[in-house]
Amino acid sequence: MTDLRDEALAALAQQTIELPSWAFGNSGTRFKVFSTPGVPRDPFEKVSDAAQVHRHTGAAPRVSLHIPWDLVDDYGKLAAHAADEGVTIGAVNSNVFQDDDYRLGSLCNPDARIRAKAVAHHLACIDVMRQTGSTDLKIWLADGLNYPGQDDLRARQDRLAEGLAQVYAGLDADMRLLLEYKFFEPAFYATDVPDWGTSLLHCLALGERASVVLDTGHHAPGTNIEFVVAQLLRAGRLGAFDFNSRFYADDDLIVGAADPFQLFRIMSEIVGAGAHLPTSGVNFMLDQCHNIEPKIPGQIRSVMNVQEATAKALLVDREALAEAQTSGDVLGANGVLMDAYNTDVRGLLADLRESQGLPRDPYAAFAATGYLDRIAAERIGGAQASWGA
Ligand code: PSV
Ligand code: MN
Ligand code: MN
Repeated sequence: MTDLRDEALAALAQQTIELPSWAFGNSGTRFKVFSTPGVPRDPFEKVSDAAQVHRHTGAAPRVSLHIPWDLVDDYGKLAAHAADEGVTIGAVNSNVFQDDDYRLGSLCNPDARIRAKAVAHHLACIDVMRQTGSTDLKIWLADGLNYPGQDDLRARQDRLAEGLAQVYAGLDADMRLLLEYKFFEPAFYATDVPDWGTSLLHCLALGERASVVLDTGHHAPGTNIEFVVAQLLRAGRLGAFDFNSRFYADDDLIVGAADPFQLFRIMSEIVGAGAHLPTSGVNFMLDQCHNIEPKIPGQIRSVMNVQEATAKALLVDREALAEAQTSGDVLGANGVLMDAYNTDVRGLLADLRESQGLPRDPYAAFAATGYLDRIAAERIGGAQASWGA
């Protein structure tokens, strides 16, 4: 057990979780956006808020951008600001879903002019990556159909393959293309990248630097997400996670809030394959919105939840598990997994933080800084920085 504990501590010290810039802005549902005093007025302030999460957890050193939500004149300046705050720019997310031109889709649109516009947007995102030092281009497309017969399903896949190939050709040698899938919404009859299989097929056709993004909220109820994880890891194409929680659809709630056991099962697959290590190429990101709760504490809680699930996964006695599995000891094998899941790892993580010169309880330490009151007094007129509004 001591060995396992030490190994877990060593692995946890290396774990990083990337934060989404949009988690810090106002967001809501189509019914109401409740605005929070002190929300960032520009991408610089979003990065500053994200840096608070890193300052208190030591585990969130990168911030994803979303273009054009995070439009600035000078991306070099934004990257320098991030460095001043002790973080770096992570993945750059394209956005080809909020322009009237994309009513019938972006890369899959029947109109070649619109498809070219969507490709050009991605090339502009790659330019932002060059200026910020980002190496991951993250693509989620809202493309799809609401009615049978509305467009040709196969032709749309061909257009998608062609457009993605043009974007992929625009990447520098050290850059990756990450393709996210989502089973429905905003299209309801058919989505052009609905599942991991479709995403994987396109990635395989593109080349080695294309990988799948698994957003935990983008599956049908009952989907065995850890199986998807295992399969993508086997194929060497699990590029990134978008972590969040769902009760119903794409709820974007705090990761580990709805189903901590599912998060543990996912992390257990990750750890079992050694994919938790920074060299694995899996970018662990959050994709969440905090509609009614305070945003920075919401992100701190999220980082802690991922750390707790990872710690439990690291405490699985893999030798005992393998032995029970090989000998067909069904309940024994399940018991090994449950023992780890039922371990209270909060003390272990507090010890880790203390050894790193961090607060044992990042959530309480941040609350004690008075930062939220300060930004509420200083920032007037927050930006609408959200998806889902
Ligand atoms: C779409 O539902 C999504 O999960 C994609 O990752 C977007 O980039 C993100 O939400 C933020 O809108
Ligand atoms: Mn996502
Ligand atoms: Mn989503």
